[in-house]
Amino acid sequence: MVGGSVPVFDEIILSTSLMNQVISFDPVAGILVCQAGCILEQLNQYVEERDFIMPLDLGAKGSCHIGGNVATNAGGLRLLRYGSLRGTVLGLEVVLADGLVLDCLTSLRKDNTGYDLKQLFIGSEGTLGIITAISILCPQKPKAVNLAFLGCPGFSEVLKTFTTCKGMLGEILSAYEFMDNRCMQLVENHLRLSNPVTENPFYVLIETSGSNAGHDEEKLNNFLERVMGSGLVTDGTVATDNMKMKMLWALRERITEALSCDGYVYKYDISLPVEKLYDIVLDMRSRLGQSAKSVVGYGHVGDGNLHLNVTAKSYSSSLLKAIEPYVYEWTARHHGSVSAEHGLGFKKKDFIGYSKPREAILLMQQFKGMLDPKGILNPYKTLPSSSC
Ligand code: 2HG
Ligand code: ZN
Repeated sequence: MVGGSVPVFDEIILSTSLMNQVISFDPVAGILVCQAGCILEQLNQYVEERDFIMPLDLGAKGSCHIGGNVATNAGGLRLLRYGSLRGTVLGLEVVLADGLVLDCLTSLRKDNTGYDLKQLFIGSEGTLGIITAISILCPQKPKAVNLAFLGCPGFSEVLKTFTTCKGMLGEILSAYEFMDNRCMQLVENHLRLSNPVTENPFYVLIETSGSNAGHDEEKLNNFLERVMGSGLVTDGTVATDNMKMKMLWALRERITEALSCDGYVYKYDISLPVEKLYDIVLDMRSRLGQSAKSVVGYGHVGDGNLHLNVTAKSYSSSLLKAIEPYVYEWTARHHGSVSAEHGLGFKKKDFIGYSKPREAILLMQQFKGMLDPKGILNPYKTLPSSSC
């Protein structure tokens, strides 16, 4: 997405893969302490066996490391319910540029003693220190999980369904994701997945996680009756068994993969006020016309996070010029963020100014200068090459 972990010039690559041990688990508080190289899905299995789940879930769960998740402040599919890693990470062990080990690996819910240093490293993309261990708060494993995959006639119906959903499913709502019909065509054509509902301009995936299957089902049924009766949703399917849930999640989780089968992909990960979320996709589609193969929008609508992706037969600098900086200017005009959950890395560092004021960037550069005076930690990433 942004090349945050891609070596570009003269870097030495450090691997934390062998640092993959669970250090401790508190079964009452649900606090897991583990090394940075643990794979997210394996951690989830570990805590699930103890009746908890990891507070984050993402398509890359089978290969991504928890250390990388924290270093990039990965968002993913459960953020709507459990919040960002800035809230669920309780402590970190970090190796600083001079080799000093900063042991802030506490497991306290409350600790207001001085500055919260771990926040500096969460989302810093490895530019301020190397995260080697994490203490993280895990939610209780829900007893009942339901998934609904629904078709909506327009984006305003996607939003109204969200509002209805928050009102009727509030405390059990754990994910609200959307994808447009072009995404559906791509997963159908390139991955041979099948659409479980009738063709619609938009689809939403709603997950509920609660403690009482009967109550949750009743709530979900009332909600479905309401949205279908009022025409917000035209068709839908519900799943409670694991196989069908996996199949429905795949339609959403595998869009990235389908896009990469479609051609060269220009990727944007932006935050916008929800009512503006899809306007940029429509705008871009008409702006680019035939020069793009697909212009799609999908993502974490519940978090105001759009994944705008444009595909073309091959890379073209003229197409890139038509997209950038237009997409960033558009986002800034609507007070959005040019990187919602994937960071800035190598590719987007020079666009930070669209989302952060000059003073904030200067302060970030001062932090970098203090913690990594020789510029050896993930060099060339996150901060702009020249001073703003
Ligand atoms: C997702 O939500 C990921 O599927 C990837 O954040 C987004 O590839 C993308 O554009
Ligand atoms: Zn995402």
